[in-house]
Amino acid sequence: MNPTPVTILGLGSMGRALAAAFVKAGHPTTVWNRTPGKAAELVAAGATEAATPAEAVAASPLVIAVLLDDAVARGVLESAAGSLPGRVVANLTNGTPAQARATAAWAAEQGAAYLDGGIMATPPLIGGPASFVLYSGDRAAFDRHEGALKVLGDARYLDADAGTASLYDLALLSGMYGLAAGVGHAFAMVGTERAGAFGAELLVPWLQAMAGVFAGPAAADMDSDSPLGMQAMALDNIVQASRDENVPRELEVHLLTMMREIVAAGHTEVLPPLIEEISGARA
Ligand code: FVH
Repeated sequence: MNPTPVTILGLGSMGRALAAAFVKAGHPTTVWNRTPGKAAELVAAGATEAATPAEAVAASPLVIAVLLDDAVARGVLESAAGSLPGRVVANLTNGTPAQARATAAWAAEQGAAYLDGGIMATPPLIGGPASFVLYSGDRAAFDRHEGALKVLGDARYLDADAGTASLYDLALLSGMYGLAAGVGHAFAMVGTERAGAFGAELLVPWLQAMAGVFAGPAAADMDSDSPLGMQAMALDNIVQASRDENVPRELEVHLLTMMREIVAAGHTEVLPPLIEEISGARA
């Protein structure tokens, strides 16, 4: 079977990586970007540059939008509305679930099938074993183009709600940014002089080992082996040591307050009440 022609709207660092993966996999690839000049390498490798979004959308049954944000993606798609009937739009631009649902409803009015997606990879990882992309929305459209979408990495369809992929994407990013906040605080505690060796030799191996604690049987072991009251004391010491070293500690104080509330409520295990506490704050 011939590889599906694919259009990429947006040639930022991610758009260029997606287009390069499709060209490499032998898909006829059409690209468009607002600012000219970003397509030269792709065109040299075999891609076709379109002059307008409408021309780019008309070129392929599968259209991938990967633009700065939701407003930009909507503007570009709206400018190509006349070419959209019969197309599958996979919008991989980062956005909120509400934005995804609104664009899905708009795309349906234009006669296009819609998938919203979240790219869980950086540009250099695209097409490699560590790359995966979350999709939700039109199941039939996903099934039709799953083979092409797998060029970018593992293609994981979630459900028919166009907002689910974005929700999961943002939740995964939240986990990453929480980790980044902790890592930043750890470096601030040890100071810049020792940060290099501390990070490479101690922090990274420690975090890799700890990542396994959040899932599966190890989570239960942590609850019994490392009870919450003990952990709250350690967190209290982190806050005190940070104060002594003049290191900002707002996030740790926030976590400590939640942990103390959980301990005061009589819990001894860690993750379930912590998740409950955070979810409770949502109401
Ligand atoms: N890069 C990454 O690591 C992450 C990985 C996870 C997914 N994100 C999301 O992907 C979307 C695109 O990100 P990007 O890295 O390609 O971003 P930029 O390199 O900044 O490129 C932005 C593109 O958007 C175009 N653009 C901006 N404003 C407009 C506009 N008003 N009209 C038309 N196009 C516009 C820009 O065009 P130009 O500036 O070259 O003319 C680029 O094509 C994003 O949602 C990430 O969150 C990436």
